Amino acid sequence: MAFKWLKRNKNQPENETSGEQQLTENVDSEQLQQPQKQDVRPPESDADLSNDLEPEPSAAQERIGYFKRLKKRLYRTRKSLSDGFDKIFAGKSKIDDDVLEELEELLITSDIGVQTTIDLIQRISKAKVTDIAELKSVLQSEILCILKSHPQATAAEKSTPHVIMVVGVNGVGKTTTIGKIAASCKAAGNSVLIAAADTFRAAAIEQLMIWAERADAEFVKHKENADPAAVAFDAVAAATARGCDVVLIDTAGRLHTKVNLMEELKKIKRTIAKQVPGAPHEILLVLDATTGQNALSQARLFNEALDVTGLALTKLDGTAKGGIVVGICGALNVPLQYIGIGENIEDLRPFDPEQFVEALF
Ligand SMILES: Nc1nc2c(ncn2[C@@H]2O[C@H](COP(=O)(O)OP(=O)(O)O)[C@@H](O)[C@H]2O)c(=O)[nH]1
Ligand SMILES: [Mg+2]
Repeated sequence: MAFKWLKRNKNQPENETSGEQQLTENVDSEQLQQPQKQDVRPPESDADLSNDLEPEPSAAQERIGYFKRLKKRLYRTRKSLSDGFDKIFAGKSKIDDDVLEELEELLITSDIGVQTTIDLIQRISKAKVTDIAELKSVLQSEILCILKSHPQATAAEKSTPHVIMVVGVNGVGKTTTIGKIAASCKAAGNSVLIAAADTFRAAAIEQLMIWAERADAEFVKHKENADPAAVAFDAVAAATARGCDVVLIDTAGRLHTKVNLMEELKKIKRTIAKQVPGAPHEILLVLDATTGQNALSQARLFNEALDVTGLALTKLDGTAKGGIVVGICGALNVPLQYIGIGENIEDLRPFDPEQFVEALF
């Protein structure tokens, strides 16, 4: 849903504490390849975002600060695009086929996707631009057009509890995203309960519990290796009994030869629906931007099995190929609800096409 609860927590300090350690598991699947642990922090020069000693900022200053942070976190992609443009246009004054060909290559390598790139180049050719500045601005507006024509998240009917099931392969940022959403919901005045239905490892339960504490959310867990559907069932029952507004259900993303992940997730979904008809109200698929086109194949498989209602694309701060946002919007019919731009609690943003394109160029 277009998260009416998700307002930025203005009380969050902008400190840069490290997030949770990535869980690493070996997984048997070529189709749903796991993301690699990598250094996804922005470069040093871009990282000093702290303004703890500054006086309280005004609302306008806050808006600027909010956008500035997004821009800084998209540094890698912005730099790679602007370097690419400089190279293509160096010493050239007109747009010819060579320029368009090089532009096509630049867009494909930034993970915009082949078909989307071909569409973009066709649109640019049709616009008959002659000047380089004009070409950049046509490109910008055509990208915005793709992003805006993508289905937007619609506000779901308010029901209490509002149950959100969070799915995705291991390491993409499910647990972290749940922590961030929980904090936003709390900041907007909602009571939140988090369910540890990733029971595969005790460490995963603990990691989620730390996020629940940080976000000041209630927490329901069972023992390691317990039936995830039973955890989800208990969590939804507890949330109903306590009148909680939002339930966030974490799930495992490990693909095992013995356990069919999709069947397990379907079972959780059915079990929740038995407890609260109509639930889960949202199935949020988390994708890791650093995995590029692989994120798209994950999205297709999860969507086929579960009817995903929204996407969260994490780690955009850690890739020079942020064009994947355009690739996803061009290729999938599921709303991109959130983007993750860092490991901190405030580093999850509702996806705003205008802001994103502005921050990119
Ligand atoms: N830089 C960056 N790291 C992220 C982001 N989201 C998650 N992470 C990190 O990715 C790693 C895996 O996240 P986790 O939530 O445990 O993934 P899960 O296995 O899907 O639950 C952790 O180290 C997180 O801190 C993001 O938007 N940016
Ligand atoms: Mg997890």
